[in-house]
This record gives sequence, structure tokens and C-alpha cells, in this order.
Amino acid sequence: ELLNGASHADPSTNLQALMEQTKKPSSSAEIVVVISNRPGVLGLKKASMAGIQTRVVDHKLYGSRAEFDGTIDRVLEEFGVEVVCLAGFMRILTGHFVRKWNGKLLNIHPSLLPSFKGVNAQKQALLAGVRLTGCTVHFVVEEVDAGAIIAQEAVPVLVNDTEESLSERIREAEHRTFPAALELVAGGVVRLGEDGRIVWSQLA
Ligand code: 3YE
Repeated sequence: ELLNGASHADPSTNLQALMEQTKKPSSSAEIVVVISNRPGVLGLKKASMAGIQTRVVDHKLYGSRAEFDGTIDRVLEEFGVEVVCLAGFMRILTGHFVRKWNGKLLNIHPSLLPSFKGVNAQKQALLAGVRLTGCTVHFVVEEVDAGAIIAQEAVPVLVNDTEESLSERIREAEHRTFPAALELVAGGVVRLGEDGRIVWSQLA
């Protein structure tokens, strides 16, 4: 683009950041399907415009979490998925599903875990008065936001920050951290050990 010299706009979502990363020839990952629990969202449109297969698994159409997760599991199996990235996905997954995909499920959280687990992590950081927060990509275990940490980026909290301004700064960090963490896992540099701790490849 002529005015700011950048040839591409910054990604506005984690899905878009992951799509841009994985289309690079140097990437170890390929996105084979995008699954949304909400019909009609922009992420589905962005994926299909990029030629990626999409599926909607609407949680409202299922009588239980087990049936919802079971349907997602069947789609993942249908596509031969090896790694799952939870990007903008706000549902708590069942222990059964999480154990089946142990070591293959990645989530991103808008704080430096183990601080500020759960919802409104940015608000929690502002209320706590920390001067640094950030984002964390972790393997998913049944206990929410408690799995082994793959990658983090620190973000300063500025004196006049609002929840919105801080969230935007964290979001920009997320768009670097999630693609980086995916490459570590897809490239075999990082994996989840039997003991639930991160194992770094000797080659790293
Ligand atoms: N499930 C497990 N462990 C994890 N899902 C996510 C991470 C993660 C996981 O580490 N077992 C808050 C979800 C928090 C919540 O209560 N969600 C509601 C639905 C809210 C909605 O649909 O907007 C619910 O009943 O699940 C992904 C991030 C989860 C964020």
C-alpha cells in the first residue's frame, strides 16, 4: 500500500493470522477445515474465500456437550486433522474430547497465564494494576486455561488504557503468537510430554 509502505493489512482476527501464516511456503501447517459453532460468522466467509473447507456445528442444535463435541470430533476425523487451533472459539470442551485430542489442541488466551484465567482477562489485568500483561498459547486440558504453555508475548499496560485499548494491543500480539506457536507444534519443535509438560525437540 502506497501511504504506509505495507503491502498487506494487519490481520484482524486470529483465524486470519493463522491463514496468512499457513499459506507461506515455509509453513509446516496447512489449514484443511474451519469449523464454527456460530452460523454466518465472518471467519467462515474468509475461509471459504481462501478456498478452505468450512463446517458449522451449531451448539444450539445439540442436547448435550457430549453430542456437540462428538460432532466436532467426527468432522476433525473426516478431514484427517492433526492439530486444532481454538481461535475465537468460546465453548468449554468436555474432558472426553480434550483427552482424545490431548497434545493436539491449542488455545490462545489474552493474558500471561497463569495470571487472569477465565473471561475478561484484560479487565482483570486493569483491575489488578499490573504494568505488563500479554497473551498465551497453551495446550488444552480439561481445566480451562491450565494446560502447558507453548508461547507467550508480553504487552505493556499504559496509564490511560481502557479495556478496549488494552484488548487491541493484546490482539496484535496474539496475531504474532498464535501463528508462531502453531509452527512450533506443526514443525515438531514442541510437543506435549506424557507428564503434561512441554517437550522441546533436541533439534530446536
Ligand atoms: N475447554 C477446556 N479447556 C480449555 N475451551 C477453550 C479453552 C479450553 C476449553 O482450556 N476444557 C467461557 C469459555 C471460556 C464459557 O463459559 N463459555 C460458555 C459459552 C459462551 C459462549 O458461547 O459465548 C460455555 O458454556 O462453554 C476455548 C476458550 C474458552 C473460553
